[in-house]
Amino acid sequence: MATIAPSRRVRRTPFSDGVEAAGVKSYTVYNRMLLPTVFRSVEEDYHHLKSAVQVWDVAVERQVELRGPDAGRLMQMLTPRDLRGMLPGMCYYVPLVDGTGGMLNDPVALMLADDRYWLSIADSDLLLWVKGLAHALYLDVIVEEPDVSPLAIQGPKAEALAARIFGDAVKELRFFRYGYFDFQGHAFLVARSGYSKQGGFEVYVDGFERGMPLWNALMEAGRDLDVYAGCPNLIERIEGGLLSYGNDMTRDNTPHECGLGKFCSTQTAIGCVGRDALLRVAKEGPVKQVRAIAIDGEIPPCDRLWQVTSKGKVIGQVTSAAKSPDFGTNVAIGMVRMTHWDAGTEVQVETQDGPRRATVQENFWL
Ligand code: THG
Repeated sequence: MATIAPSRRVRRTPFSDGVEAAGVKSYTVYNRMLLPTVFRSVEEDYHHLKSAVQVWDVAVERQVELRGPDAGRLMQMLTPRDLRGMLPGMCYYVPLVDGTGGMLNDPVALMLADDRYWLSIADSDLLLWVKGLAHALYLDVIVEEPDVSPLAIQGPKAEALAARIFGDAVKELRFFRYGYFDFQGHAFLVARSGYSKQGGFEVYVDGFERGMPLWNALMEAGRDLDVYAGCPNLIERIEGGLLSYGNDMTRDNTPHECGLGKFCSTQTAIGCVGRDALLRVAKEGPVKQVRAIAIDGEIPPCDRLWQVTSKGKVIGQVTSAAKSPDFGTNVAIGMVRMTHWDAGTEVQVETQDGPRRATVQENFWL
């Protein structure tokens, strides 16, 4: 592949200098910002993530901040998940939908105060949607993108590394909770979360200039833990069934089709956009849904939608796939019609290199 032309439109992050010093081999663009995708190789990065600890520049997880008297009301308009039990210190994974129930984004929401929230967004221009709603409804709320850049610490040794920087108290954090922890005299917001199934933390670094000091400290403190720069890993996130907005789901899908029905309480999410549309699909159930799919043989990179067929008829699609060293098969995420979504169903996947045999799985691998 060719390279990405550097320009102001493709934003660098507070950690880009560290990422480059670590020898990043490949980038993608996400929320108009650089996101590393490979350091040593996807397979080496995968084994290292599952055995040691990595520091990830995930500054592309941009924050949409809602601040003001109507922040809570606007938050509940944005998602069919019931937010009434949310308190400061909590993170919620929230599907966001449009008026037809189509997925607009799947961020992690953080409640910072009664009148202040962050949406840590996936790859879509959510700021414009939220600003538009706030403006059209005359809401008393400020919507903006703050200078905040998440840095993830992921892997089985993430807790050991985080404790060396932020102190042992960080070990007490529960999954999807956050707290404030001191490093070099500044209180950093640290959450127990991250886009892998290996466990770890995300530090929401406020202030561009605080990025590299934290990056360097983590790299030095973790030398004997075999710390290295990493990034969301394609193989690991497919094994774990972590969905990627724009790949595995788009505005054409409802949360129920994405398997995110468990994060919707549409009945009680009063005032949420798309409520009527979702009440209907919640009652009937979706006619197609996300599934783990094992694909046989050699596969090319999944850089386009692959149709899934049975007896010559299209019954679904594969949207992410990679060869898994640990499971001895190609792991994939797809959307399969009800008639073929039962575990054990044998199907065919139409790759650009030709058809491959595949089997619908009961669950994801991790
Ligand atoms: N962390 C933060 N921001 C993000 C992501 C993240 N923004 C972009 C992207 N990732 C948003 N998408 C996801 C997808 C999955 C999860 C988080 C964000 C996730 N899912 C857990 C799982 O499937 O195991 C379940 C979460 C739960 O049970 O509540 O963590 O990673 N800051």
